[in-house]
Amino acid sequence: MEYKLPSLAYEYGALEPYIDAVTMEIHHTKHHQGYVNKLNKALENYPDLKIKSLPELLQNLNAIPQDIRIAIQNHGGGHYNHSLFWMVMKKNGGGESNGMVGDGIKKNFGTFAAFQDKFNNVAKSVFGSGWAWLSIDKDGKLVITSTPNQDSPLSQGLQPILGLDVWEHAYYLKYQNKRPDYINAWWNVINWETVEENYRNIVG
Ligand code: MN3
Repeated sequence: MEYKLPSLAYEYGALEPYIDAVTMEIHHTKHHQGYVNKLNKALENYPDLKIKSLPELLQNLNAIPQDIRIAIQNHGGGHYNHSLFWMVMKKNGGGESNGMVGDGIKKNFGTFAAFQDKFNNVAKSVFGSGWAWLSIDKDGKLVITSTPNQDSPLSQGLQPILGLDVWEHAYYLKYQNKRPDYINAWWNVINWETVEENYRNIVG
């Protein structure tokens, strides 16, 4: 069984004007497809790893044979991270979170605005390419972290429920060097229903 590029639940132009259609199409069909291809290539000669789930592989990178460990970390992480990223966005998204995740955000960060502030600062501070995350830690607490490259929070024992790609390929066509503008715009396309679902799937 091979990994496949997931289709998006919306058109490439659905997130306009916040994220432009050309960026979305290149990001999905070239960048994400590239991670999928290289992940499959890395696993080619490892049938015993092919039957494991991707989260299982990413949660136990040390158990991966050394000659493909970095490839799984980069391309397995790339596939997992992007698959989550597409799902936590939608047309006419945004607003404040409510439901269980909304309560969790208020409990952990005080207010939605304080959470947003903290997340923005983490996303802006990623040096070079990487991601900002809202994850659930081992105690069921919400935490904001960043990862470099395509590293997944799964490899750090966290369960990501919301992620923002801050690689330049995610925003450069429209925003050039203005990453903070892209981060601010992104709040308008968040699919909080999916984030709520992700939260419930983990904390029950
Ligand atoms: Mn990307």
